[in-house]
Amino acid sequence: MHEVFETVAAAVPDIRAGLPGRRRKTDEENASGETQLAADVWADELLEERLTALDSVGAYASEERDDVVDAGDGVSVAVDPLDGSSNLKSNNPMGTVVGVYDAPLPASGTGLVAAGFVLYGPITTMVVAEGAAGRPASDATATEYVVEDGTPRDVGAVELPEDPTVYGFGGRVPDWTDDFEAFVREVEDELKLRYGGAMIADVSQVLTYGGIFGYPGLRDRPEGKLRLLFEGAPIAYVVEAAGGASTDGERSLLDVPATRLHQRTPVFVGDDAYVERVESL
Ligand code: FBP
Repeated sequence: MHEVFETVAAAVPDIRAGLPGRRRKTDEENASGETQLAADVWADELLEERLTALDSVGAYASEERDDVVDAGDGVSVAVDPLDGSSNLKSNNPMGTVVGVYDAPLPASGTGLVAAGFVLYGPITTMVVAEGAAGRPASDATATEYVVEDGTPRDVGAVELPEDPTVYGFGGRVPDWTDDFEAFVREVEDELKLRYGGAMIADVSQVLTYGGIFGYPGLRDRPEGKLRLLFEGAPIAYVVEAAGGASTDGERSLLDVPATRLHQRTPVFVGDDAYVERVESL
């Protein structure tokens, strides 16, 4: 396992232990203009300190800070320290998302050599997909670990089930485009809704039961909500490694050119056939 993920796993008990006291909001906004929770800021600082201490890490970027932190030579790590952190108040699942890019940031998903996530659910688990520089994500393998005590315990390969069962799409229905809403009306007849408001938890449903997760472009925000470098590309890498597909509506999320560190993108990941239907809209 890449030492970035060993370090993330080792930080998990500390992150978990620090959550109960950090449910309040701060007066600060992150680079995307969202109010930060004390937990967002704290998890970001903890991961920055531990990941930039690694010899193999040359840069650290996070959804919670404006610029890339220079740490010398090595891979670039892009982190969403607490994905779905608004779930902390209601005590619902959240995640940490990590992309390891063999390229300076901003970089497109073709620069990813590994990506993964921690899911703070009833059990704390971590899924890691690892490949090789210059190789497609479909050549990578995805593995799930239990990381309760900070030591990853392999619990098996992650493979997207062939029969799709669940779907979850973000955003308010009145903000969806007509075409997208019509598509969702079809999907509602075919699959079962599973949406919890934390991308990692919702994607985990898809990886477990098969189906599709998406956060579409909205009428007044065609670029959608989720960030390419911190959320879209890493999760696409994991899902493609697990045998699924991804798209921004036109092409794999791994092929979307990255021009800005905090750029947003529509995100769809999961079953091939459903991803193709999104692309045909
Ligand atoms: P944060 O990274 O700021 O938590 O936002 C991302 C996110 O919470 C995703 O995890 C989730 O898919 C989406 O926003 C939920 O958005 P909405 O509340 O609009 O459904």
